[in-house]
Amino acid sequence: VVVLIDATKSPVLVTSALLYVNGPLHLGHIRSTYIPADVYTRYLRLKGVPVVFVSGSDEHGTPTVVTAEQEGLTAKAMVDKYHNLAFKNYQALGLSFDHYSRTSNETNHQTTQELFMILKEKGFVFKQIVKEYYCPTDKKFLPDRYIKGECPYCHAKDQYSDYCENCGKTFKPGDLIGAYCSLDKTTPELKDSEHFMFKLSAFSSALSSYLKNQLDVRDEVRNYVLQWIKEGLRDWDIVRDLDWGVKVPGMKGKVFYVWFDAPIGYIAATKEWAEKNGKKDAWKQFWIKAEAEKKGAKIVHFIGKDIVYHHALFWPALLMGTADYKTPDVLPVRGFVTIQGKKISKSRKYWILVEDYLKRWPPDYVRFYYTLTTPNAPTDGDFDWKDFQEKINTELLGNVGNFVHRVLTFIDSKFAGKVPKVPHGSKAGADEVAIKKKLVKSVKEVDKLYSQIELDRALKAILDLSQSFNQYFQHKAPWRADEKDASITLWHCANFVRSLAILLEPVIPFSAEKIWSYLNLEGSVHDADFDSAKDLPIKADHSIKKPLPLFSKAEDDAIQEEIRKLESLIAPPPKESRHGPER
Ligand code: 2FM
Ligand code: ZN
Repeated sequence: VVVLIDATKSPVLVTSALLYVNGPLHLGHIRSTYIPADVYTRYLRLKGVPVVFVSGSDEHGTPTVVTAEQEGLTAKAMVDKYHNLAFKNYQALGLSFDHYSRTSNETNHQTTQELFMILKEKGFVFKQIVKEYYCPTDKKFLPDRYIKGECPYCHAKDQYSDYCENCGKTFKPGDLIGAYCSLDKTTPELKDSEHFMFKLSAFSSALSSYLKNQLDVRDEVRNYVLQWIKEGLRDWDIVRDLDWGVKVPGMKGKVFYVWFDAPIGYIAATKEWAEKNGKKDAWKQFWIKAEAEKKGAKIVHFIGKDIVYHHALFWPALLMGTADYKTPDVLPVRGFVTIQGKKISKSRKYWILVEDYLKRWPPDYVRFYYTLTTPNAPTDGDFDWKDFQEKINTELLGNVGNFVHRVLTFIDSKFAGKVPKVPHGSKAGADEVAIKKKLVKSVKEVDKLYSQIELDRALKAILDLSQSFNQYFQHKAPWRADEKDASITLWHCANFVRSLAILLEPVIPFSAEKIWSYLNLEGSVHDADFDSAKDLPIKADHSIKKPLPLFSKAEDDAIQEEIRKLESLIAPPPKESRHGPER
């Protein structure tokens, strides 16, 4: 992974995958994309990089229409409901989007139709008659998730008509054995329908070289995408016979396939951000190749491993096809999460809703836990309440919280709330020289790791530094030292507390801001200068505020209750699925 940050501070667009709003937000959603994208964005802001962080709700598609029918709502009413809930949850989690959009917005409809027209003009889309499932009673087509049946390859039952969740094979209409309507169980017919296809196959060699030379992605991901190209790319059917979605110009009663307009939502969101900030054309610095080159702008898409195909092949090909648009630069891919070792299940409600989590736990705990336990790699992870308790109690409380609280209460009680003077003429001892050296080295290391999106490793390096601060404090034992020595120790430690607040701001923004206010420093830690974390700018006599404990312990009772709650929902054993968690 390349280091993105350079001296010129080029603009960066960060996105997290758009959320399907056909259900409530749960802890499975936020691990691979939302939290890491926010941590990275906050780091860039501290570095003074002009960063724009956008995302939004992915509101179209057959799964959404089918779920709305099941809930007895119109598609519009359902997406409104879950969009609003998700947005509220995001704010409570401290996700600092510069703009949060929706694919049903007019900007996205227009941009989608515009890009389609460009692709059509350039000959990258063509008409084709395809077979679609059709219900003669309801007189409507039944795409994708409307239809279920048996997989013709592995014979798994109850698979949707677009792909098999068991063996990962994709289907076309007619492939399923014993197809039936998922809503009323009737047997559908196959009927001809005119669609547009996107010529993905025309981009094989351009995509190969893009993957090899341009896209910054982990090698294991790069290699399996290259393998897909070798196996041959199939053209994509980009039309569905539905009425909920972006209308296809010139085709009545048809909309674009959800995966056509969803990534275009990244562009629409950037346009809305620009408009909102009174810089109408500012979106072009990211998306229009010629403009982006002038500024050295970069696009970073945080995604989960189930949507690599869409982001590494389909999306860049679509952008290449327009000729003028720019392709993504960095694709951080993270894996799925199980809960207590079991697969998340929407139908059994085997999940932890963000809403429920937030009733009992601070947002910083899950931000901390996920950042610490999620590598920048497509490997899967587990949300385990015992492990959560252990990480919170030993690392967040026992390490960071302990140091900060000890230092601040010591200054409060022994120095009347004023940062002590380093007595005139006293020279820093060997301990101070060593710990300052460690600080400078660590800040450099953390900087490098954050910039490479190695967020778990960045956090581990911060915790290691915090551990050294604890050792320094313990070793100096200011409670039994003479006043001169105690003053030297506490002056240093007050500054180290400030350093920790800055370094940890991306991960635990709420707590970092609290530390900043206890230190009684000006402004907000969110606007601090990252590089200044290596400095010791707090002067003697600076008054601090009366500190309260930063964190409270994750108690056994509360953890047991969480585990019991999950155990009462019988969950199926985890099964390896290429398509990941149910959404
Ligand atoms: O897989 C998903 O959850 C999709 N809603 C992600 C869309 S990302 C983007 F391309 F819009
Ligand atoms: Zn199968």
